[in-house]
Amino acid sequence: MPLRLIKLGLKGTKDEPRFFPPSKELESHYDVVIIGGGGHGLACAYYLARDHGIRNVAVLEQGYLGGGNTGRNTTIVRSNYLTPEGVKFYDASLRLFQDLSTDLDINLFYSTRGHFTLAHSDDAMRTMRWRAEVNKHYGVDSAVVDRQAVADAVPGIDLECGGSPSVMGALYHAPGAVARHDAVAWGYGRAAAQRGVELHQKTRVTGIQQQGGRVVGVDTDRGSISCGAVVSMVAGSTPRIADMVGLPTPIEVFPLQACVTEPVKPFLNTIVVSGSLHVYVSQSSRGELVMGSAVDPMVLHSTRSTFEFVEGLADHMVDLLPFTARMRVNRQWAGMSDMTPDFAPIMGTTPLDGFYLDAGWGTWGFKATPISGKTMAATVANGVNDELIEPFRYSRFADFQMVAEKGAASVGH
Ligand code: PYC
Repeated sequence: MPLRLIKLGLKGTKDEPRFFPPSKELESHYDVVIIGGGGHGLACAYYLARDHGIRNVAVLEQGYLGGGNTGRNTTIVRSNYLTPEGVKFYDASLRLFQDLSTDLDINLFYSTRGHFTLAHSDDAMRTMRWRAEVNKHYGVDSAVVDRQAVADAVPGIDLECGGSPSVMGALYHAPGAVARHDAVAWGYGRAAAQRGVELHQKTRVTGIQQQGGRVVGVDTDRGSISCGAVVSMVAGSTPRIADMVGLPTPIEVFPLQACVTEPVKPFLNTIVVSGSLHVYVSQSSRGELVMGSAVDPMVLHSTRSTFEFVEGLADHMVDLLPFTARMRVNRQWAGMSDMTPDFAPIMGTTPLDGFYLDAGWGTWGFKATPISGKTMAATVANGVNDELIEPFRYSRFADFQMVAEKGAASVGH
């Protein structure tokens, strides 16, 4: 055991430098209150302080930092979307991710692996060609590859899928990556706190005060505060927060489950997704297979795990990678996905002055973390939607200007 650790244990005091500043009482006023201390909320706080000099900011988190969807996803970063709006947005995010370890001075274990989305039918191949063309048009590295390229990259794969429709080819996205998801929240949180932002964990928002058509304050279980703006960045809790200000959204919340196996020797150097088999899998730097499937089929505000999920996932994993039949699942968990009808987020200003929404992240919120923080910060600072998020505006449902991103969802939901 390191000597430093023994000394610290014997001393019994906590004078080590802390990663985050110690908690303190809430102030009576903040310029901006961000509800939600996940990746998006912490990133927004960081860019508000760094890019716009807005530092009188409080992030309110009902649990612990990064304890919601940020720490519950399968860490995939990609920008091979289907719509021009989606491709541009997620590509900007991926580019920010590539420099983020340096930017935040923390090792995010960002690992570019390449990302295969398997096609098991002519229809799926057509969608992959469509996605590849849109991607290339916007400078994103994506190409349709044949089944041999999949076999070469994925050791042990059964291209016949154990009798399910076989693999015909894939969309290959070379920049596809994985990252250490908790560290993204920690890095943004620390960098925001270093710039004066206050992080308040275990602080639950119970109400939002309005006056004359604008937001003026927030009630919490630790007291009330006045503020100039409120940004809701709470994923599965969006309906609860939106209800507080009487803002209807088309969001429905579904659990999304995931699991990891015991660690095994490194063998899988890429990310594999099969929409038909409803699985996605990558191997972590510790050797575990990190796996997920579609959202649960019913609306539910819960992060409970089920045996049915592991059973169904294992069934499909064995079709794809037969040798995984002998592997054990070590852990499973769930997050809450706030799904929109067009599978695109809802971002930016709302009809209520000073109330901003960053929601509808469904199963793709992690990969949007840097760019959602950056564009939401610019939107709050300027009071108008950043150009990149204008297509995701709240009013698009009333105007029938949907973004139709469903074709790029990782698995059929
Ligand atoms: O869209 O990349 C994705 C994804 C991964 C897991 C769930 N969705």
